[in-house]
Amino acid sequence: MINRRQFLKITGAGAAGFLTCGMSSLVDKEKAYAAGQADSGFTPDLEIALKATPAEIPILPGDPTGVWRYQGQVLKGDRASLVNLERSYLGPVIRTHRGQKVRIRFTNDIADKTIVHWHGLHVPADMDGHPRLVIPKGETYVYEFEIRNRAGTYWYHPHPHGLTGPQVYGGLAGLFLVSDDEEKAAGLPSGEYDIPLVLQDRAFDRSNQLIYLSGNHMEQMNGFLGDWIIVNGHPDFSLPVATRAYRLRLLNGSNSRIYRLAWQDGHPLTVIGTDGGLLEKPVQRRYVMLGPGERLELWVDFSSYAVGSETALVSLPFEGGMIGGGRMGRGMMGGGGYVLPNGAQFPVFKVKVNRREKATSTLPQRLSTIKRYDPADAVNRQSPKRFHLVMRRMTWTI
Ligand SMILES: [Cu+2]
Repeated sequence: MINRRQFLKITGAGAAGFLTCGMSSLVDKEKAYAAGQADSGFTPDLEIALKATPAEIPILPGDPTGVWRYQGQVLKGDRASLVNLERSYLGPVIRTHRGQKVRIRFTNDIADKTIVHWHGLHVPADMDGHPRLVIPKGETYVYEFEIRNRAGTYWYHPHPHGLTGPQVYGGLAGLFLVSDDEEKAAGLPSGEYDIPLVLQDRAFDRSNQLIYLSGNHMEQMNGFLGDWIIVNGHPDFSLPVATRAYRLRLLNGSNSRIYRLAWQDGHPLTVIGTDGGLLEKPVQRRYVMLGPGERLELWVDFSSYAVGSETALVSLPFEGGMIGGGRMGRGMMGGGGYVLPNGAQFPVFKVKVNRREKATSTLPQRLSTIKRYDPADAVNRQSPKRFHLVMRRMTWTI
């Protein structure tokens, strides 16, 4: 413990030089990244140009919808590292593997300030897209980091203060997948049998343009909820499958909607991964709740289905999804309610079994090894900090 005078004395005698120097070099480094200049000494295995840009894309029949979207291009490394989703406003799926060094040159081509956050990735602070790092239109921020995560499903989205919601809603989002040797050894379905599925909801006006936050009281309390369920950028999404096993990677990319996911035909969900990556072993669940930003990986075997048959992933009804009870009925949109409130039942996407394929569909029983931390190894095991958690008037307090 030092008092203020001692602190001033210490900083006055040389430590100030160190502090200022440390801070200015960090700021200089950020300025360099913001100016599109990469740090020297970093040799990327994969280099990508990524741009946030306005676009028009057909979503509903009729007029195209004005959106923002991420567009990507591989500048160095494996071209298959970027996978574009067909006719979608979503950004390219970025595929990486653990240990890979990645450089991403992000250019802002939209009118608002923006920056990209790599949701779930372990990256240094100046690579994490903090809101203070936003860049205006026309500028480029250079990201350089090594992939340190376990194999799993992560994602990227804008992170400007106060504008993240509308920018994600406007179309700026994409998946960021990480693989590793452990995952390869597990032998999960891969290639065309490893399917990304981004779940979102949207509302459109009469000319097919996106509506966001009409300003009614319900939305201010509960957040925005659209009346169209959009998967990978498409309404009424249908997934064609063969009679074999698949790996489905789900992201809830909605702004406020919570899903209670289940198979329509009552089969349990076979969960193989969540936000932190692959599980140690698969688990069966009747349903899984998925909040905004969360990911879920499923293994599913369609080998017992007849060609021509259909099933669906649905969101089951639930209580308590809304502040104020969520009892607003259909057709009350104009009156301040939701057409499709949180907790409503609806199909998320259809699955159509359209061809026979002979493939072994074995569910691996071992997926990954998760390192467990023992409280006995904590550095403060002799003096643990205790936190008191209370809830009062919709606020958690520590
Ligand atoms: Cu996020």
